[in-house]
Amino acid sequence: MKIKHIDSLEVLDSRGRPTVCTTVYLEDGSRGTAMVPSGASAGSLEAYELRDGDNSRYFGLGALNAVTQVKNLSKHLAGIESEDQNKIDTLLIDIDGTENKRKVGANAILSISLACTRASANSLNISLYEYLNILFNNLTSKEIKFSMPRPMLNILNGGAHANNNVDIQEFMVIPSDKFSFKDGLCKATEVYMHLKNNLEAKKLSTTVGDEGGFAPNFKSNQIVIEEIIKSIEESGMKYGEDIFLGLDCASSELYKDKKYHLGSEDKNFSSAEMTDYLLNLVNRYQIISVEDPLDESDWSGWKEFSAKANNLQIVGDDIFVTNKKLLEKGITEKVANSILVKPNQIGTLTETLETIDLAKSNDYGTIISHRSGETEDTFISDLAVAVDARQIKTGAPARSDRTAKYNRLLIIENELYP
Ligand code: 2PG
Ligand code: MG
Repeated sequence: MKIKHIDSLEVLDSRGRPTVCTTVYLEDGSRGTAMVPSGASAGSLEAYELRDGDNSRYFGLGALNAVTQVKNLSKHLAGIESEDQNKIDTLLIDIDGTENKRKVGANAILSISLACTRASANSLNISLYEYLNILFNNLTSKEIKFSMPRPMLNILNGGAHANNNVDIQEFMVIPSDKFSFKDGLCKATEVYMHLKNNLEAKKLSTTVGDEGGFAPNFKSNQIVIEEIIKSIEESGMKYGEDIFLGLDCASSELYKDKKYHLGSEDKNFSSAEMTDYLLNLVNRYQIISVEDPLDESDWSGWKEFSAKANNLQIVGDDIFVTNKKLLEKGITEKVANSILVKPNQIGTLTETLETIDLAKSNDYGTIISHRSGETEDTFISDLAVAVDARQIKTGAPARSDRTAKYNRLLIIENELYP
């Protein structure tokens, strides 16, 4: 259906920072709205997030310039078939004309791209995940069927997401894939509740970080891991059988002057020492997934880490930034074996789908991810189901910006497997 017009406004994300909310109106009266999330531990090669820089509003973080960009683009897109996602995204990329979407802003561009997708699904009167599956299958060689992703729940927050001394950014519980999505979510949530009781009993803080996980101070990463394993066992589940553990080290945030600074443990590691330290943790605690073990620029360290690790999901976030070219480099250099997919790192749906396709055709795992600054928009839940992603990570089972995504998946599962 042809696009009639596009409107946009500034709304707030989960950290109280402004973001872009865009609605695409179609000629048949249907419409689609999308809100764009925002990262804190962002990769330096991510697509550009346009902020106003006007310190008289929102500490300079306003999104009014991005909103204006969207409104200006309305006339360029009016009359184009909303279902021609590729044409729309290519046009947006061409109008911007820069390598990282610096002129129009990736936040402005992505809001149009995703709102168009939603408007098209609404116009066809099908679910967003069904429509996304059609779009994805149009660009892949083998047919992809829907599947429910395994959730990765970040129940303890550190790093740039919390005001504590924990260096590792995310400690995630991952239910076994023997469980349905619903049952896995239930079990992981029970662990979260046990963890809360345990922290309370130790008089540790149970206030939460940006992604809804608890954020107390701890003396070392080992102690955090042991506390979580204890909570898993207390909730009646077997660690390593029913529930597993994954980490996002977000190591770019720890890297300064070619050293990894682990403040809570008072250590300054070289790249090789960081690898040894993390692989020790992995082996000792049978951790199944490690994201960003090393800095985004430390490609040789990444290569070494990837070669040394056995049977470990190694996830590239800041190093790949959902960018096809960087993922290609990673595949050639045997770096990581999985990719974290965040649509706002690259800026259009088409590019996101192309990166997922490249990952899948090279047997790289795909994990669809939220950002630390989120909204109630649940697009990524539909995306995860549509492309048969291995996992989704979207925070703790707390705070509506996070639970909205899990709840959307519960609704989809109920629709697919009643
Ligand atoms: C990450 C993300 C999401 P941010 O590092 O994986 O958890 O954090 O959005 O701050 O980049
Ligand atoms: Mg990350």
